[in-house]
Amino acid sequence: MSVDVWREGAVGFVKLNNPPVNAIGLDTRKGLIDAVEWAEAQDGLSRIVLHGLDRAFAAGADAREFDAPPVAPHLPDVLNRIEACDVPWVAAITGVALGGGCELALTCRYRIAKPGVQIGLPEVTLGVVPGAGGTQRLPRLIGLKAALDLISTGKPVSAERAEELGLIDGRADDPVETAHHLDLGTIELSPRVGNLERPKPNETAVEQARTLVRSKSTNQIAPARAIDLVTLSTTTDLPDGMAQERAAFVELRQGEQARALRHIFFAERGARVPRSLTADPGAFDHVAVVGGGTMGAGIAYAFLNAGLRVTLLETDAEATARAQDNVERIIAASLKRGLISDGGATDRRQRLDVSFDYASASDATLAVEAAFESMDVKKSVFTALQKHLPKNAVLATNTSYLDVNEIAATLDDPSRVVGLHFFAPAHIMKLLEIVQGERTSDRALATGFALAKHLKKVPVLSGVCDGFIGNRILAHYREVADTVLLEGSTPWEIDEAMVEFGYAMGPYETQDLSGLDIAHANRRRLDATRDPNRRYIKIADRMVELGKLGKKTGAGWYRYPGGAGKVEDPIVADLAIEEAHFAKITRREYSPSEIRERLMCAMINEAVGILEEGIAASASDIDLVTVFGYGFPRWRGGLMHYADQIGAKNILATLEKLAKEDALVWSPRQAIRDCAQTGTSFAQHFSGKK
Ligand code: 3H9
Repeated sequence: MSVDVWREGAVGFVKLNNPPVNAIGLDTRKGLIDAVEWAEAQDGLSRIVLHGLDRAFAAGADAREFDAPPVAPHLPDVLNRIEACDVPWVAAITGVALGGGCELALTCRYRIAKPGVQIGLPEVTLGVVPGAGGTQRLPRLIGLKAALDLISTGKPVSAERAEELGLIDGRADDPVETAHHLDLGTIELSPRVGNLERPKPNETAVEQARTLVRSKSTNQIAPARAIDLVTLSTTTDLPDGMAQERAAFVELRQGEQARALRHIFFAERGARVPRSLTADPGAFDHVAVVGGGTMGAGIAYAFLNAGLRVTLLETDAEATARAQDNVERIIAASLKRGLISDGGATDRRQRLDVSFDYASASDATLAVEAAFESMDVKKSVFTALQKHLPKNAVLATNTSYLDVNEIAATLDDPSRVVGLHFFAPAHIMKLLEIVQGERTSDRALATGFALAKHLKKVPVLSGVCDGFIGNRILAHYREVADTVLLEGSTPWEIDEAMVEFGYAMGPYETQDLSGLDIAHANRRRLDATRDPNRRYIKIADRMVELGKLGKKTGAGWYRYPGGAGKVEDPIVADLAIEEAHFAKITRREYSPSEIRERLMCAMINEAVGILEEGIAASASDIDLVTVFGYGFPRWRGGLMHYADQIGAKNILATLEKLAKEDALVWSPRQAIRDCAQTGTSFAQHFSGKK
């Protein structure tokens, strides 16, 4: 049973019991209706103590049900019954109370939460609005402004903040015990929240919420709808408000954005150790990080944040001082943003040792190399790690492109080597590509997955190829962007087209941030092996020759006068025109939708190649990589989820049309033909289930 009921003297208990997180599905809804009927049939009950599991009071409605039509009893009706019950219900919030879980608590007459638990209405993060009274009851309880903040951002608050807001009545280490012995003679139960007066209108707060949503949740439908509904609570009575809320919820939950956000929510949770991987992971309480540049310092800080001991290794005293500074800068920024306390900063410093003596990492059981992207440098680092670290230590490389097998071959035991590809800034970005070399042992792989879990990152397994999953897709995205630039567009038109699609920034602004020299070095690495028949576009090389390396030099694809915001640079547009002239190309205009079509199809075609070759295991792994590592809009569900919205048939038709211009770049992958012919989605075709 997902709901247990019993009584102890004059106190009734209703326990939500649907592990792991008490998602409220049909069984729970029925169980709650039965519980109301049970309570009303009892004699002399003073209260019902409603509680859940330690991990969750209730995580909200069961989102797995959202793909199918709603089935009665519906949650708003269940909650109305609880609110109207003759016996007062007291919510003992033992673990998170989110979405429908929070709405359930709102129908109780008193709310006590365990310190630290998270409470809130995160529905907009799943592309819906609260659908069981949240948009109407919460503003009645805590006022319009606070309700707008919570509901339109979807950000939960701690029990402490919830108490300040008046969302809960008190906190207790054991909320069930406290609710059990609550002296109803002295404590005043709240009136039913649904019967409270409407909140006062507050136009300024509504406008502030709308402005925030426009900038932070651009293109997303649910947050703006949520603001409309919360605002409605100031002018309408509860039944009417709830009817409108329900209609919006049902409409949104079957929409494309909600489907995409659900897909990513569940894909993220499904990203874990592959079932076939049964080896025990190695320990990693002391980690050596080699290279204290931006990437290495970020990785070291991510480890420090997760409570690990870190030895950060550099080449000499000068580089060691720079590495120390790089970590200090991250600590200072974290302090400034209030992410850590002074004590937290001291604790992190105490667990960090920066050195150029590999012997100081001699008891580290995991090493992550984040040195310069040169095979020779990597090989000498791995030789030194082999010499100084224990024989069973797992040795990882953070290389973005280089051959993990070649690096591993330098060692006596290549099975110790695994790729752990972090994304900058490594202490913030959630993606971790775990690269399996030909000889990588199951233990080394399992260590990568265990580490990802410990760091709260999203792990995706990748095979070895140039750029692994993400950077290989990115290379094609950039290649086609450069072609469009050469043939008639500008960096700002291309960027704008991708921002309209939902990226926070387009490919050129992104390159300005990472530095044009990085991609340039990579192109030089590929000179020897590049297909001579493939068109090579020199615009980016000429930019580097001109010293336009990006924001750090004050100019890249854009100019950054005084280090401030970006400004279009006519010199860059002229470079493109000149290169087109040399290549005897007649330039033409590209519409934003043509730009998007080309960039998207290039990425999809390459991603399908990656799946065909078994470099990535499933379409949803590509979705995770693109969303968590490359800024693909989450509300579009990731690259392959988006590809399924367009449909294989349409993608095939576009690729065949473009292949007439350049067959080398655009020839459709076989699996696209197969999916188009059979009507199979990419998600099914590449489900990862063997
Ligand atoms: C809503 O409530 C709408 C209402 O307003 C109106 C209705 C009419 N449904 O994250 P974890 C699963 S919308 C189904 O790894 P954690 C999850 O997939 C909902 N399943 O644990 C995983 O399954 P598996 C609003 C759910 O401790 C397992 O539980 N609520 C749901 O790191 C463990 O999850 C939200 O948006 C769900 N709602 O974090 C809250 N939630 O083991 C969404 C979780 O098979 N949930 N699962 O892979 C969360 O934020 C986190 O899961 C939570 C636990 C903080 C609760």
